[in-house]
Amino acid sequence: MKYDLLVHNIGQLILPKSSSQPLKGQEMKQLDIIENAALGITDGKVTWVGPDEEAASFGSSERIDANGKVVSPGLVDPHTHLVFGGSREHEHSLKQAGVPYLEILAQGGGILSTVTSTKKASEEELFDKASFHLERMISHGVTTLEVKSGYGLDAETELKQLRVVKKLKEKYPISIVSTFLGAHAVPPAYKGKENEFLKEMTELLDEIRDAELAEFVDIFCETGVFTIDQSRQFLQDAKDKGFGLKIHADEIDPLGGAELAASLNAASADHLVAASDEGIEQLSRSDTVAVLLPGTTFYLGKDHYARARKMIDEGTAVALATDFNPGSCVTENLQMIMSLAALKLKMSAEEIWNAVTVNAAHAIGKGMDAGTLEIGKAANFVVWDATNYKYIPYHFGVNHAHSVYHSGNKLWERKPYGEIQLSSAR
Ligand code: IZC
Ligand code: ZN
Repeated sequence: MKYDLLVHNIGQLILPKSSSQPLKGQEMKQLDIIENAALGITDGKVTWVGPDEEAASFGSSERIDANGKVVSPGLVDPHTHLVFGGSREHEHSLKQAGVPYLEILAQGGGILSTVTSTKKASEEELFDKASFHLERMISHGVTTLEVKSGYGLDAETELKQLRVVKKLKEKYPISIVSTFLGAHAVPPAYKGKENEFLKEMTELLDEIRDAELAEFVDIFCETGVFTIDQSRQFLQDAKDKGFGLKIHADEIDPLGGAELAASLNAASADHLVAASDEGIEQLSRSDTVAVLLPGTTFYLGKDHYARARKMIDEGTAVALATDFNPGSCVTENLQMIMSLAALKLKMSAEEIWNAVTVNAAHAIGKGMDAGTLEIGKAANFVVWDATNYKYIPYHFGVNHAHSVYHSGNKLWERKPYGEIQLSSAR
């Protein structure tokens, strides 16, 4: 056997079960682990996985000694608002004073503040800023992600954001899926004329599809934003035009977003903090993935988290994402979200790893390409500074990635220790 690249001396190789469907309920508890493993790669694809001792005799052009560390599939972040202008630290004190997220939005801040900054920014500025955040995500182990528009709320700026995503796809050798979220908020000029606004956003869909600017369409279905009926109509129109569907569902109030997602066979229903029992039951009977965003609940300072245990126990497919955005969750670190899932959602380590790999991939239509290390798939993987997979959610708030690979190519590696400048530390 001869491989282009052989990763050997792997302490634990994490192998989520591959499936043409997301892992649902009890299936999320399964996680195959090979101790003392090796990984063979040819033409950027996984061509062999097995015990290290069997690999000893294999030939390879290049070898990586994993030094007993954990190796996992590249992480998948299925919900990000990566492209935006400005930032919102000026609203932090309002939040601390107890002003609710939807109240800040109703006063013209929140999403609308980022819309103003995003309109002002040039395409190049947005690209540079998004690149900075994206590189930070990659350095934390992400090799596949979803990126939404939604800070334009007009044709010109929404298309500008989507073009930035397209340029990120061209520049970075990773997998990016883009989502049109033109229905993210109601622009002040359209207050009371929400249907007119949604009609304008619907009219953009043909152009977005023909220019291959987005694969998915999403809507913020929430009190004071868009109603269930408006969301159903908008998403049905998008579905008819061939888009995959996602919904910001039941984040703050239980409007029935989970039920709507299941009935439209959406790829995902996201947030779900306030999802009803009925909504969870309908999700568990569908192939819609519940994308949970505990970083947002944490960052908004709330006590009640999405009911992940109930969802998993009833058979729902659960994924996890950062929701990286400048208002309600300002972190690129998906590992931090894994820790929050353990602490706040009471998910087990096995469920968490499945939620940031195979199920996250299914939530963005990449289940057949990303999220597992099965033979024939792109060799997207992370070498971790850990000797067992439970360590990563356990040790929170820092970056455990040692090196990150996409299609067998190294994207990032941390600096070796010993770089602190001891001589100038007086
Ligand atoms: O910028 O606040 N929830 N959309 C819906 C967001 C959070 C992003 C933001
Ligand atoms: Zn979001």
